[in-house]
Amino acid sequence: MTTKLKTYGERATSLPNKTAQELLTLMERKKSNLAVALDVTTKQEFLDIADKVGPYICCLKVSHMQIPSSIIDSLKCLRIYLDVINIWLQESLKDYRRVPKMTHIDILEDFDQDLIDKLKKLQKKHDFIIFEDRKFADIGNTVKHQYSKGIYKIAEWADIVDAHAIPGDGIITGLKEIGLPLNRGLLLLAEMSSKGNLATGAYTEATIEMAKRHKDFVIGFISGKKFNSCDELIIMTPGISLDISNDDLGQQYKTPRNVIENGSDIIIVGRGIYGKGKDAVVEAQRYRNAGWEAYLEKLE
Ligand code: BMP
Repeated sequence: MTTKLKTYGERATSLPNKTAQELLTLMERKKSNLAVALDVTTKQEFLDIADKVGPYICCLKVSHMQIPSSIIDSLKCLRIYLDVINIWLQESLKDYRRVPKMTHIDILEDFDQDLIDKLKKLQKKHDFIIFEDRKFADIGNTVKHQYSKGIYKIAEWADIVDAHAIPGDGIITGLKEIGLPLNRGLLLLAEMSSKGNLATGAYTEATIEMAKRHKDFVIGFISGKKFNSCDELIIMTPGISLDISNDDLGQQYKTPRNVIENGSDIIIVGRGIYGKGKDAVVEAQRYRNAGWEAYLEKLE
């Protein structure tokens, strides 16, 4: 006897995390399992596309929050100062042995709040979840700061962030200290879409086990397929195209149908929607329809 698959809406109540519940309910309400990956470099382009695709998406994926050019200019100046200080330090400390240089640029206090304010307005207008694709990958104490402080203050505006499992459980515990009181959710990268990536086999299995130990905060995975041992968690899948099978830098694409048949819940599409010569509205509708039809067929 085969058990009938639950709809997104029916699954909403089975997850303890508020953001997960909200995301699944919103998907049902908007009839969309499409997330758009907005990898553009100017604030204007970012806001324009977000406004255009907003009605068709359940989630807007921000890639490491692209820095507005005014901030890049300031950072370049800062970099020159740092270089001067560095030369001076090297001179002054030449009797000492080599000093390792390590920076966390995202802990700097210097961010344009206007972009966040406008993004939040678009979120209200179009009803979507914001996912900052930060891919945290450090020890718990460091990621806590990267998540909550610096110029980005990611925890204040991103409903979802993601992390690599490589540092072990501490990365989740650290992020959770900040995110859970704010009802945020975390995705773990259990698999990747790029050619030759190492997130396979035992690594993927260990990532799944980590997620199971933190079900209050981990709402799902970045992955190409559903995992039987925790099939209630949300699967978000990048590397999606209706037109091509790869790019020049190792990205590998599958169709919405391919991945939804394998148990994916949300398709993440970037350049397929706003790439060169594309009409973002037309493409967002095309991917939204393809994703939703594949989901409905799976339910039947
Ligand atoms: P595109 O559809 O333009 O190839 O973009 C895919 C997006 O998904 C990018 O933002 C990329 O950083 C992200 N991504 C990916 O492609 N593969 C992964 O395994 C994980 C990702 O976050």
